[in-house]
Amino acid sequence: MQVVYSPQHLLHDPATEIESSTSHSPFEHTGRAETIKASLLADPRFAFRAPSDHGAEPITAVHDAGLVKFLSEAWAEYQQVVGARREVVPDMFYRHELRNEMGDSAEPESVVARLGWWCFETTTPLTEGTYAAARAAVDTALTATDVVLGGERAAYGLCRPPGHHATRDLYGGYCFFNNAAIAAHEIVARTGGKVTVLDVDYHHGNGTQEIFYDRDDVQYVSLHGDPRRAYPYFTGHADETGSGRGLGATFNVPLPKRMADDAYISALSTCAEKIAAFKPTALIVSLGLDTFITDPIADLAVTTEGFARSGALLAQLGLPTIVLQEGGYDVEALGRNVHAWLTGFSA
Ligand code: OKP
Ligand code: ZN
Repeated sequence: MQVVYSPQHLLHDPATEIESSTSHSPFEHTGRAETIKASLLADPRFAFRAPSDHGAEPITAVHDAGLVKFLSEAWAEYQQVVGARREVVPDMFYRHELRNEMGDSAEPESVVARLGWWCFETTTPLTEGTYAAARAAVDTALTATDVVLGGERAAYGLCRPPGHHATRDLYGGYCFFNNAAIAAHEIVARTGGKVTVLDVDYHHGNGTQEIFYDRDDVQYVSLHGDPRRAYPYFTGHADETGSGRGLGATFNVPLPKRMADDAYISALSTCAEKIAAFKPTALIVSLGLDTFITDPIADLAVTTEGFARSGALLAQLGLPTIVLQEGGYDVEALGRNVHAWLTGFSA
């Protein structure tokens, strides 16, 4: 299987994360992608290639151009306006209730205000190289897409930073651009075929869901920790099924705590049936390994063997498949878990 990897991800290197009312070293760090890279490099069945530059147009096809512009300039402008900071986070968030009787405002001018305009939470700092890294993650997803549109059965994009929490207009949840959504839209735009994004990350992919919620050409299927207890809390409930033309093209499966392999595989096969019924021409997998039994920020109990079984089950759909990296924070196990999932798929 072809693997797309870029060392540009190293440019996004926050030293802190504000989470659970404390500031600590980030769960989402450069070592994650490096351990996956090492694990796949050690197996000659994986062939590495660098991403190619796809420009900004595929990004602005799913994101507000203002978000792209903001991320391209915010870190540097903050240094000028506020002072020298290694990493930059908002200290005020725009909520439209602030202007209930007045109507929404336009994008503000101050970089401090714009941080709270484009970002939705505190765990996603901007560093000097964040924009370059986020652009490389998109190019990684699009290059993996090229490989599959070129005729390969499957490809893996080692995307970092991840993408599935980024909505059309907002970044957060370690995500800046929605790599999977950009790839899905690109396939529809280039081929006219329908696409499914299957999101197996522990966290609901609120961004991917939001981007395609009213569309009938991209199906979004996700199984994730129940948002009644799990981040991102406000989306991912079973009664969110799409709107307008997209009604029925969103399918959410909230999972209980400590769910282990057999029950998980059973939930995944329900998802596979939903995908088969949609009849897509391609599948994108948002691959999070944070469903792992010892993941430090999640509470499911999937094992390495469960990941191999997951890959094998989804291969049975027989679809051209682009696998894109999302979360997974037990870094000691992450490389072998990705390897198990991909070799399960390829077996
Ligand atoms: C990104 B991805 C838990 C707080 C969670 C942000 C999690 C982002 C996950 N105490 N903080 O979906 O793996
Ligand atoms: Zn996650």
